[in-house]
Amino acid sequence: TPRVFSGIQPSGGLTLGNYLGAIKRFVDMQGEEFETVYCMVDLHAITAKFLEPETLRKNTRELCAGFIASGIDPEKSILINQSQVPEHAQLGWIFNCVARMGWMQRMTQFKDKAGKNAQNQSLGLFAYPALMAADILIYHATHVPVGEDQKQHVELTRDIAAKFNHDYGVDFFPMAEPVIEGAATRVMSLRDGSKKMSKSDPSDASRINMTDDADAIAKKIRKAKTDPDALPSEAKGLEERPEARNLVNIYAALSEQSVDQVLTEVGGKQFGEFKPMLAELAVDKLAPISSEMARLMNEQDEIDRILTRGAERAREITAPILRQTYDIVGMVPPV
Ligand code: AQP
Repeated sequence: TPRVFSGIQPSGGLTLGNYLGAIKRFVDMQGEEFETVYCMVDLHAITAKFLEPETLRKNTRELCAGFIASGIDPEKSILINQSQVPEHAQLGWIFNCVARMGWMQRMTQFKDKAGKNAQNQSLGLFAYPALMAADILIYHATHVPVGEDQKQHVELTRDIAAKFNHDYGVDFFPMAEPVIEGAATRVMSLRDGSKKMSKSDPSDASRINMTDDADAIAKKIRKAKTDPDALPSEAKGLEERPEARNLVNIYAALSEQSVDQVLTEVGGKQFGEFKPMLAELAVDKLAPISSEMARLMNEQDEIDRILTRGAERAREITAPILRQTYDIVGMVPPV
């Protein structure tokens, strides 16, 4: 069975972007067709800025609660916390020695996150994509459901696999494919249609958090930036209207329709009418998830047990793959 791997950083609370771009699609891929491994990537979460230890722990458990509340079944999927499966970091080191500086320098996410201040970023932030390649390839995963922003990192994963295979003359690591589907592969900020919705945006009004209550969701949507025109009746009419397109995409993804289907319903309406419809839909879809998350957050021991069990299952896969990798590289094994 082909294997799926994907992860989310516990660097802050979950956003609607993470939900629509990633988690909702993780749920869709669960089933007979794939073996699915989903990960809280806590080792990645400390690359960008200092997190208080208690905050990191809370974020990780909350993310786990978010996964489960959204429909990830810890029986059907392997649900793990990255640091509990040490083979991720161990293979990550090998890949640090396969990837080239020049490849990493081309990564747009590093450039975006570092801005003008590259010299002052952690070495971990620069090496992030090599660890991400290890996260995927330590499972020999071939399918990686991600949002649009992660496409370049999955391509780099293929470059790393190809160079490793070539350098050592083996056919060991598979070529992983990004799976980028649906109407909301890039959810934008509610305040600026040219910026992606992000956990770490300083403005809380720019995003919908999975823990926002109904009033907060309605208020953020009401205040979302838009233009003065009515909605068009075809997707083509959204081309030069990033904010309008974003809200329609969110509506389409939440209601599981295509953008054209949505526009057949709402084309011609003003935002004054469309925004309350979107708010109602968002509250309908998100409220059950956030109340289930809140319930699970009171069951911390249960969450910790799920992650412990997930790590045990994961290591049945990752330990042999690391052993084989070390053998290929030429490390002397213990006797
Ligand atoms: N706005 C988005 N639209 C669609 N997909 C998104 N993803 C993130 N933002 C959007 C997808 O969510 C997954 C997990 O992302 P991540 O936590 O690893 O880091 P990120 O991409 O850097 O997400 P954030 O929310 O912007 O976090 P910070 O602010 O910490 O950097 C990925 O599949 C991503 O594509």
